[in-house]
Amino acid sequence: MTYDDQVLDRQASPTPKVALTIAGTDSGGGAGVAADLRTFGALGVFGTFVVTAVTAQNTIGVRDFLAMTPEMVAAQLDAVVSDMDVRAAKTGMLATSGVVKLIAGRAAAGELPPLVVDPVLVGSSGKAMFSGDDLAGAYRDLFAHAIVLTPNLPEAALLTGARVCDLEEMEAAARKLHGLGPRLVIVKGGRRHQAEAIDVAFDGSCVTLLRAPWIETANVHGTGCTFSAAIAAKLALGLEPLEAALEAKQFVTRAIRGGSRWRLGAGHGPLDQLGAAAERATTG
Ligand code: PXL
Repeated sequence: MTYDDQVLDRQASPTPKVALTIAGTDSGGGAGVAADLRTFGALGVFGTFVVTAVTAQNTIGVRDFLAMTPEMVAAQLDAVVSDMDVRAAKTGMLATSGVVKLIAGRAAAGELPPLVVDPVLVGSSGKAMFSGDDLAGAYRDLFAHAIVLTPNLPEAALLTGARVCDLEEMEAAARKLHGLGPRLVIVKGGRRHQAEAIDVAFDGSCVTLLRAPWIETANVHGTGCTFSAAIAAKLALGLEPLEAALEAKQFVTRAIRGGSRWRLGAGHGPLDQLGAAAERATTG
């Protein structure tokens, strides 16, 4: 063995577990595929990705988006899953009911790994992230195959047809959405409850509150993407859904805190997913 080979050999690390995101791009880098891949990398998982839509956006908002055809989404998906041992996947912005149906069909056929579904319907700036109107219908079949479902407050309201504002209403929505099939539903608060950011999880028997200290910052773009990607990463590493969600919540909190003073763009800036990993490494 040459000296160079010996150095390379000593640096070799074990093969990482593989996770997949099926999501849209964000040209501003804060949300979507970019946030997911940073999160996967930060948590020690190798990230693969299927692009469902390209968005033109920055920290201020989404200006436009172009959805990929279901055929092109299927081609990307097949390329990845036929080649690599993907341990967990997440869906983010799926953009059209054709793509939702495609993913639901693949999940029903048992062709997808354990799935975290983040039902991205409305961007944080209020812009619709979905074209077509049979939302509940298109998503219903996909929910049936989700291991974890992570709607935010407006999405939970849209999907249940009920008001979802306080903790009681979040629990009611989580219970209702659980009836559609996911093993764990987490309704994300994204708002301040006293000094905390609280999400409500329901697994069919127990309600668990995911609590974290509230961090005062405008830099929260990509929080939902980061949370669902972190859950998928933890599932890929072998954790159970609720444990994965609790650890993902801590990861998101560290990432928000890390980027809380950043000044990137005039609107809602991104999170520091990579710094959250470094913090984890130094604190064990
Ligand atoms: O956070 C929802 C979301 C998901 N995916 C993409 C986005 C956004 C929000 O803007 O741009 C691509």
